[in-house]
Amino acid sequence: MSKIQEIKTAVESGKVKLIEGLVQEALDVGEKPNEILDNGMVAAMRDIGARFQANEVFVPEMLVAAKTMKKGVEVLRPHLASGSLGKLGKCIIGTVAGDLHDIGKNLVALMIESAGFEIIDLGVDVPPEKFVDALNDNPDCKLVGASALLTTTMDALEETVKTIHSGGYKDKVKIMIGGAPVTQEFADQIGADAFAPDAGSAASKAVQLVS
Ligand code: B1M
Repeated sequence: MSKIQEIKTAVESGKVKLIEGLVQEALDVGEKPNEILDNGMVAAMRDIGARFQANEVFVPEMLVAAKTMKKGVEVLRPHLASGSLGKLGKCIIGTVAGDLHDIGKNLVALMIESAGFEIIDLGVDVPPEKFVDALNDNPDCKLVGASALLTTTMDALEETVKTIHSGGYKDKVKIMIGGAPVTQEFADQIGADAFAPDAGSAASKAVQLVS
C-alpha cells in the first residue's frame, strides 16, 4: 500500500494516534504535501461522507475521522504555509451560523494565510453580526470568507452577506463564500463577490479580490 493510501485508510478509520507518524513518513519519502492532503486526507473525508450517507458509518465515526485529519494537517501545515504573513492585509473567516464543519474552512484559511494574508478566524457557528463586529474591530480588513457545508446553512450565508452589506461594508470589503453545497450561481444570487470550490482556488481568488 502506498504511503498516501495508508494515510487515507488511517483517516477513514480514525487512527488518531498513528496519523502524525504516517504523514511524517510520507513527507520523508518525498510525497508532495498537496498530494498527501488531496489524495490522502481530503479523499478520506469524501469517502467517509459517502459512507455516512449510505448509513454505513455514523456521526461518531465522522467525528473521529475529522479529528484524525486535523492532526495530520498540523504536520503538513509548515509545508503548505509559505507566504509572508499579512503582506496582503487581513482576512476575516468563519463557518456560518448553525454549521459546525470547520475542516474545509481551516484549509481555506491556511492557504489564504499562505498567500500572504493575516487570518482572523472566528471559528464555527458564527452569527452574521459577529462578522460585522470583527469588521468594526478591524477597519483595515478588505476580505471576508464564509463557509457552509450544509444545504440548511446556505441561508445563513445569504444572511451573512446581507448583514455585512447593511452594516456599511458593501463597497468596503469583498466577500468570498464556499463549501460543498455552494456554487458560483448561488454566490451571484446572494450578492457575494466570489466563490471558490477548493482551498487552492480560494487563495488565488483572495489575492485577485484585493489586487
Ligand atoms: Co457532517 N455532513 N454533519 N459532520 N460531514 C456532511 C457535510 C454531509 C455532506 C455528509 C453526508 O450526508 N454525505 C452532510 C450534509 C448533507 C447536506 O446538507 N446536504 C452532513 C450532515 C448531514 C451532518 C449532520 C447534520 C449529521 C447529524 O448530526 N445527523 C451534522 C451537522 C452538524 C452541524 O454542523 N450543525 C454533521 C456533523 C459532522 C461532524 C461534526 C461529525 C463532522 C465535522 C467535524 C469538523 O468539521 N470539525 C462532519 C463531517 C466530517 C462531515 C464530512 C464527512 C466531511 C466534511 C469535510 O471535512 N470534508 C461531510 C461529507 C463530505 O463533505 N463529503 C459531511 C473535507 C473538507 C476538506 O472539504 O469541507 O468541502 P470541505 O471544504 C472544501 C471545499 O468545500 C472548499 O474548500 C475546502 C477545501 O478544499 N471550501 C471553501 C470550504 N469552505 C470554503 C470557503 C471558501 C472557499 C472554499 O471561501 C471562504
